[in-house]
Amino acid sequence: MFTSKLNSKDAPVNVVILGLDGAGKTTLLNYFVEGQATETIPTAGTNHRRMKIKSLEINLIDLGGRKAFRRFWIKSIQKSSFIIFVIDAAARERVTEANEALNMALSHFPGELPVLILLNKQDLPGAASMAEIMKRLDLSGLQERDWQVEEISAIQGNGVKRAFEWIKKVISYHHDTPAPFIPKDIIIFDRRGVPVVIKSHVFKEGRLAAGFLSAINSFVKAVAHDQLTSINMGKNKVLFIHREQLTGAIIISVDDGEKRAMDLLSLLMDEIIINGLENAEKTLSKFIMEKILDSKVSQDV
Ligand SMILES: Nc1nc2c(ncn2[C@@H]2O[C@H](COP(=O)(O)OP(=O)(O)OP(=O)(O)O)[C@@H](O)[C@H]2O)c(=O)[nH]1
Ligand SMILES: [Mg+2]
Repeated sequence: MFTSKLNSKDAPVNVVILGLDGAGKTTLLNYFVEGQATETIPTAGTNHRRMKIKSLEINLIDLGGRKAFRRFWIKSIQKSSFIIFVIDAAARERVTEANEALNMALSHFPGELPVLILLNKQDLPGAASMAEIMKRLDLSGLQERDWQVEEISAIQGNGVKRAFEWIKKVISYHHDTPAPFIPKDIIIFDRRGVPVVIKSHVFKEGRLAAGFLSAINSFVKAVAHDQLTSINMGKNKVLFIHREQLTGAIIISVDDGEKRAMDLLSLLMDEIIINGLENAEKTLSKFIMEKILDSKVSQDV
């Protein structure tokens, strides 16, 4: 879900900043955007600020933290892909309340989305250490997530850059998740080098020229029992797996990742061998629909 939200290139990524009143959310927002702290007043509604991480538009949403306002967090949480939760580390008497607010927020936030917890006001002499606060937080809502805790001072800026680097890293990581991988073709040859199944017509793109096919075909005939694992042909690369009398060939672009292609082909050959050669055609169609095209189709819809 995170990935798909972040992969929709036109929509900005919403990052919501939560925490109790007085925790330092607005001060932090100002520091993020302006590079310095400016005076704040308690937030009654929301503050929105835009910024860019690489080519990605980030929409920072800072909400008022007073108890009466916390029920208004939910709408923003549901539109967001990232939570920054700010805790006033100098307000020990409010850590339990902060923990409750954090868990309320997490209960409305899909379990795979990332959370950054910031222990603010480290410049104050009485600020609690990370160890002390961590002991008092129930972190069970973070289990499956990318999450991180950092000590900062939103007034002085200590730790803010580090925190921001983490946000950048996590957001870019998800944003750069490669698009679904569609090979140009998959061909399974028997031990004589005769194609058992060819399915180029299943893929909408990149149909192979007949000449190319026959080149691969004669190549395989010549090397069927060899350990040859790949050849480059212009912009295309053909990867081979030899297994139990069969040779599988997957044709990809030279820019595609070899490992993904080999994993896919290996999985397919296992299935073809398990289901029997006579069912190879059916196995391949099903495999293409489920393992290859499925992610593409669901993205296109
Ligand atoms: N010493 C110190 N004070 C801070 C720090 N961050 C914020 N403050 C102060 O804490 C007070 C509250 O800061 P805000 O940023 O307005 O707090 P908020 O979380 O936005 O509060 P609400 O809008 O009411 O939810 C202000 O007086 C800030 O100057 C910090 O790192 N150190
Ligand atoms: Mg505020």
